[in-house]
Amino acid sequence: MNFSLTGLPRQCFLPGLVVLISSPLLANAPERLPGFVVPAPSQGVIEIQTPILDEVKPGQEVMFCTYLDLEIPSDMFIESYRAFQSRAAAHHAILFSVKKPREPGTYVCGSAEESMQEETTYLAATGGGSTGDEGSSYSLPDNVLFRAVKGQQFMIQTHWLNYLDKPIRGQAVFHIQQRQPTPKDKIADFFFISTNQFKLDPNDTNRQVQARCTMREDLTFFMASGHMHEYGKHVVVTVKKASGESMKILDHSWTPHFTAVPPAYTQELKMGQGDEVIVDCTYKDKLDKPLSYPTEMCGSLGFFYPATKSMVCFDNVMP
Ligand SMILES: [Cu+2]
Repeated sequence: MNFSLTGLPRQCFLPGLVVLISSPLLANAPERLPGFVVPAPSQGVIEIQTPILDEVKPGQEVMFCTYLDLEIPSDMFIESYRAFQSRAAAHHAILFSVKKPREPGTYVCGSAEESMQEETTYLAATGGGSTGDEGSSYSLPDNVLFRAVKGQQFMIQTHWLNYLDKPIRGQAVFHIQQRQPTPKDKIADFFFISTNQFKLDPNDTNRQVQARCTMREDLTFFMASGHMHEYGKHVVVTVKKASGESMKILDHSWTPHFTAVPPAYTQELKMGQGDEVIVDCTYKDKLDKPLSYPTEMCGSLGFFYPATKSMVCFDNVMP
């Protein structure tokens, strides 16, 4: 099964070889899920995708990790992307490069604890359902790039929550725009600050969950948002400096749509070692079932630099 870069010979990655063929020219282009419309990548854009994934049954929640049959032959610097996930039951899709190689194929991803141990580099993502013809696009600020690391392997993580009454199959596609780096450029990555230690019971009156994380080193956030799912009602993200002062960077009510496209704090925010991020989540008054991670979440996600890998912090534990 071929589900690597559509129609692109490997050497197209090499810096200097910016003449990238953008359309799936070769006969071995991966199959596209029926009804999943993705525009053709524009000139110079690389298309990376999963195969059509295994069936997700009604009521099933699953996270797939698809390891592509491709070693990254040289550092790839990304300035913008568009990402697409087929709409039905979609929660999110993320393209990573991963340090520890694995036999190409699609696996059910490990637990949050296991995935924390994996050294990953974020390259692109989309929140669920925001597909159609638009997908999610993101352009990094000037002089900031994501980097796919030479020798690593592409991995696409897709999360599916099937509330429909029929099984679904899904697929994710990424369009990557790269450029040559300059000495001014900073390498950025993704952070996810979260708790997985909560249980919300329909009988409880307490609807509050908190996630906290203390920075281990100095870095700069340049995008930060809250993250909850469809039972979310309100989220507050506070930065508490080691000096004691604190600053609310986000404070807004939550709607399910924000899981895919959340309001974000987009100014540069210098974080020092010892500074803390505190996320306070409030959930809807009526719950029809007990909720815990990862069906519901309380966290903050965003981007930071300088980075050599993603920063994942669950309940103040970072690998
Ligand atoms: Cu989530």
